[in-house]
Amino acid sequence: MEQTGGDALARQLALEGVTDVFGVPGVQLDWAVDGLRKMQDRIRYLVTRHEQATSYMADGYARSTNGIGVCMVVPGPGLLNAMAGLATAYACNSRVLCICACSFPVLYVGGGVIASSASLELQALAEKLQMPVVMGENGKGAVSDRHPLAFNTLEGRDLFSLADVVLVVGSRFVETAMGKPAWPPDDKTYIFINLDEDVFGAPRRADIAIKADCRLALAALDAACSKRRPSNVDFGKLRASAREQMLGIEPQGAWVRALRAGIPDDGVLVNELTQVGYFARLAYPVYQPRTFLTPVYQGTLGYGFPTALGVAAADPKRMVVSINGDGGFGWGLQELSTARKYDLNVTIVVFNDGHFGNVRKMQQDQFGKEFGVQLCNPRYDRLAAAFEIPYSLAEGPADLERLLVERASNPGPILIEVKVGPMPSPWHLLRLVPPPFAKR
Ligand SMILES: Cc1ncc(C[n+]2csc(CCOP(=O)(O)OP(=O)(O)O)c2C)c(N)n1
Ligand SMILES: [Mg+2]
Repeated sequence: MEQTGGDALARQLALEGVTDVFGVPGVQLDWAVDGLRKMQDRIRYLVTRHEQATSYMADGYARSTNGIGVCMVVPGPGLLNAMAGLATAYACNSRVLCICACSFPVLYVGGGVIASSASLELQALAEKLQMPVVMGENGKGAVSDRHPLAFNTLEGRDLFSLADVVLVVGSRFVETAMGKPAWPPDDKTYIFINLDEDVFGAPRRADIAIKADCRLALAALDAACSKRRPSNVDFGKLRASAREQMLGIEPQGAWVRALRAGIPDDGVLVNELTQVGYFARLAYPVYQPRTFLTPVYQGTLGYGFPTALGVAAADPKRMVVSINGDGGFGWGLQELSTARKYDLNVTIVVFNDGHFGNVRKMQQDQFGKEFGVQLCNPRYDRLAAAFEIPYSLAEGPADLERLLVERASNPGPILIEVKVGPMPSPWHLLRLVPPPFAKR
């Protein structure tokens, strides 16, 4: 017969010599109370009329017997009601144990899950425990964004504020730019799984650290856990709120939707440090592991196009799309020669705004002036022609989508230019915790 968490709790209490539990039941405690029911030959469950009495009774029981006084209440108001008795027991060094449900666990996953090919194990555990999976930038695709338990980091903000247990798998869990943990240490229980033990320490705080390969650890956890019922958190409402916050980020939203509509599920998007690319971190849904590549915290401008060439060299049949700003593309445009020489199947999209656009926006917002951000670009049609690479101008998002769809029957390198202007900043939405410098 399957062992539930409630069974394990009741069994452990009996092993510790506990014979009486004072409590009030509630939805978060259903499995724990059921565990006590099955153990009623060894443990008495005494139910009071108000949580206040559970902790006072446990205190009286403990102090008069020198045993452990145990009370069990629901989180939130139940625990608050029990606090007067718990504070009194604390002041008197009375041996009182208060059991309060761990009611909402959340998973946070990074690139380690993808590197260890742990997607199946991750999904199995998430489904068994009905745990939402928040995917960091490098973890995108670990679980398909079509899965009902898959969430982006903006939705993650609400999930994290509700969670009482966070399982961080294959992630450094740190905002490198700020040198701070991805979510400030608080009263949640943090369980870290990582092969690299450096991630267990400051600035983060692991309550439980498991040094292991993500795939093996997730499989072992799955084997050890039993099914959990879905929480009563309203995921629909939470997703709608994130969608609403993202509404104003246009035209980036329209370009990201065009990219997703034009790239098949197994096609690879190589992201860059460009206006559309920043928003893609959040708004581009990923359906398979290893189909969304990013330089994550290094923020390496210009890494995208040469990286995409490597992806294309690995599999000529796969659709590979490299998005670039006109500035970043300048770091690698000589490699058009390589794309042509080896006939690599890469779709190069250049968003041409004539500027280091995001630096310009930052300067305008911060200093009210711009300086050193204007670019002198080549004519991209002539540049492509010089390398004998086909060229197209995408007049708008629908046009870009059409050009991408046409690629399926027309492989090889192509350069697609998109003329764009200034765009609003999405930075206030991008991280799990809003950065202090975020501005609209
Ligand atoms: C190697 C490197 N050099 C410089 C930077 C700083 N930097 C980040 S974005 C950027 C401008 C990017 O301009 P562009 O590629 O045209 O994209 P846009 O913001 O205009 O869409 C610069 C200079 C960086 N991140 N990495
Ligand atoms: Mg630019």
